[in-house]
Amino acid sequence: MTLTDKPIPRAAGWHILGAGAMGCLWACAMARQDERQAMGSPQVSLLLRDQEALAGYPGQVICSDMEHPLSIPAVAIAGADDQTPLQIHNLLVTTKAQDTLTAVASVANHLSTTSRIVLLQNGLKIQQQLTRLYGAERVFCVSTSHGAWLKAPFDVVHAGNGDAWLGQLDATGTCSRARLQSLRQLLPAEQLNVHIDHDIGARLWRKLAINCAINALTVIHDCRNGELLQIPEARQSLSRLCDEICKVLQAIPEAPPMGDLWTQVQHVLHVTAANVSSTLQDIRRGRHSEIDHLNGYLCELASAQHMPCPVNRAVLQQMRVLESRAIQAHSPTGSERPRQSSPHRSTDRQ
Ligand code: KPL
Repeated sequence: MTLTDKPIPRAAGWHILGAGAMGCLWACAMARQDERQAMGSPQVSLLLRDQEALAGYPGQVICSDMEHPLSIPAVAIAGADDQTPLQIHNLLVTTKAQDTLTAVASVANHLSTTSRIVLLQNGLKIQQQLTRLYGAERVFCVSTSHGAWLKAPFDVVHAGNGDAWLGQLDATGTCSRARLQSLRQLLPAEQLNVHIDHDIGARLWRKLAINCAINALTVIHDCRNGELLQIPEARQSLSRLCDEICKVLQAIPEAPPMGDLWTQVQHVLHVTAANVSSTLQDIRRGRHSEIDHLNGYLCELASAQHMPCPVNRAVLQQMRVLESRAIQAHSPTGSERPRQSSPHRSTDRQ
């Protein structure tokens, strides 16, 4: 591992794995908070995938919210067997869901038993897996409604100001409350409206349900979120998806009651009408989307319950075709890249 700056020595310091739009947004908010608190040099560093990525890093990140670019140190990850004495106290993971396990494993030898891992992925499967792997006490989940996209590498547009909810799966009682309070103090709580949610699991289940209804359809109809309500065929698919998602989730003991999912989905579509969904952004850039962690995961859950899931399965299949076409169209050789891509190359959350 090569450092462009000294490793962060303080337990308050952050390393961000995944320098896509979300990673850059959080990095800037953290660096700005450090500036305000007169911390001297920023207490946040970006973890970049390799020397090449580090060489291409301009040393600063631009965010549409800030008047000037912020100088943020970066570190290149050399691999899982890297021996550089870098201690990661707080790791914010903003890679795409499908790359997160590999990405965290690539820095695992820089984590200690007290390091905190904060996950910002869509879906729920990866949060459950990492909570099991690294322990319920160390793993935190964030669900966010902030909208962001990259104008250029390390140049992020904060397109929609939203909220971020921080919580832990499987964590109950006063210990978890204290852990969440102390972690929130290390986050840019005011700038990014970070709230504590003691039932983050329920929030993530609901977000999963909403993303399963909306995201793939925006790709199938190649439209902004709000337009789904204007296209009769899309409205019909939305309503059929909502019915089926509710039925599947009703059969999952850990999932909370969904209530009226159709009304919730319509509300989200109104509020985010002008957004290009994260899945459509991926497809338009010729990248793998998080679909396997959205409708794909829902279909896995249905199979485990021996339930049919035809509407979601059809959507998933259509998505696979569209995704592979988009990847092929963007590939310089015209041939599809392998599905398993390397962590945080083009895989960071947009
Ligand atoms: O979370 C989203 C996403 O794009 O992933 C929605 C809710 C669809 C908002 O754009």
